Amino acid sequence: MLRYLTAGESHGPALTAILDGIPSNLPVSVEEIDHQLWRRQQGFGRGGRMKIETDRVDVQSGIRFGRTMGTPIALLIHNKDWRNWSEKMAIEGNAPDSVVEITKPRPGHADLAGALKYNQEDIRNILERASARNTATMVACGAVARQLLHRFGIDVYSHVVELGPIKVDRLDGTIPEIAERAERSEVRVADPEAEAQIIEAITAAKEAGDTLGGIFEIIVTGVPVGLGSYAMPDRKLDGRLAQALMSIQAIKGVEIGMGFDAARHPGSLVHDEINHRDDRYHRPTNRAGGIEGGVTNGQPIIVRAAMKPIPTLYKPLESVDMRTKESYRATIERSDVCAVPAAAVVGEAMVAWTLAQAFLEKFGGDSVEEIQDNLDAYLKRVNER
Ligand code: EPS
Repeated sequence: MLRYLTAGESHGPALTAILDGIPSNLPVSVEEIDHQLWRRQQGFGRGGRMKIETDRVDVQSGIRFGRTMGTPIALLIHNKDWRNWSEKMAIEGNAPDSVVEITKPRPGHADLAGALKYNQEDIRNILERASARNTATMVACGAVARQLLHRFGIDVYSHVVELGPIKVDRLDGTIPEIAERAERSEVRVADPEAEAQIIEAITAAKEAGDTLGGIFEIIVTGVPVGLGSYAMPDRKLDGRLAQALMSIQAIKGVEIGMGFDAARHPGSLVHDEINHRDDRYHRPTNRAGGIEGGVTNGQPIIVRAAMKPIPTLYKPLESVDMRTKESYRATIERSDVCAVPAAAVVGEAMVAWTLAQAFLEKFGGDSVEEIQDNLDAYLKRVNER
């Protein structure tokens, strides 16, 4: 069983992740984990905090001489901003005078529901953990999962397909080519024309004190047929991917393959026909996005997630002070205008993690060699059918 736990506050000393169930003898590059952390911090539209942080992983256990030992992997990501918050976020003692309690919940955040649920007077005790800062640990976990998947020929890519009012509707090239162009774009957009319009839209939103959301697409190649199962609802891979993506802050919708658009077309234009050529099953289309009946069908997985605009606005929205019950219009000091390109990187990580789980359920072994044997035997059987 592959699982992880994360801990850490946005302005606390560090974020922590513990990964359990990664097999032994997997080469893991720390530089590659750092590269994924770096990718998450990029994107036109990020705010002042990203100028403070340069996320790096501090590996505490589980890896020796560049290889996993099959033991839990503990990862730390230090918050550089902690040095500005050590008093206000002190672990021990009473709150110093410098602490001003936050009593004004921001619409669209976990603030109000969290303060009521956990019976907290100071909303800081909610927002510190609800913060999207924690997505750094999700990316770190995903960075290990994607190294496992890559070892077995499975790769995860992403690109932004909509941002605010702009849609990317012209895309030529193979999956790696599209991904490569998106990688070079500061908004993760593979089409230069749409990219320019998107940068303009983010700039305009910033000037208006507003924020923008968008839609990113994750593509996974090299996936063998048969991950997930139709046999029990909680084993369906599409459902598990949707849960994983919706666990990312601000994600409000997930679709697989044609997704919502499938509902707008007749069945003849939705399902992928099957033929048999060169000793292989073949699909001329991939409208299902690589999953049928909750099971991978051997086609690339295509899944999209919609991110709402960040709710911390320079343009204030109405709310109520929880202490006085008086209405107010909040102003804020620091926020991102748009984090869709970064969310796509987090999306890759969550998809990688979920696939690594499904992969290990199917081919599980304690070492990568044992897993390879299981995979080879299975593929041999499948290719003979
Ligand atoms: C966030 C608020 C901002 C973002 C933060 C998420 O942080 P701060 O309040 O310190 O300015 O920058 O994102 C990150 C720190 C990050 O690493 O992505 C929030 O309220 O969710």
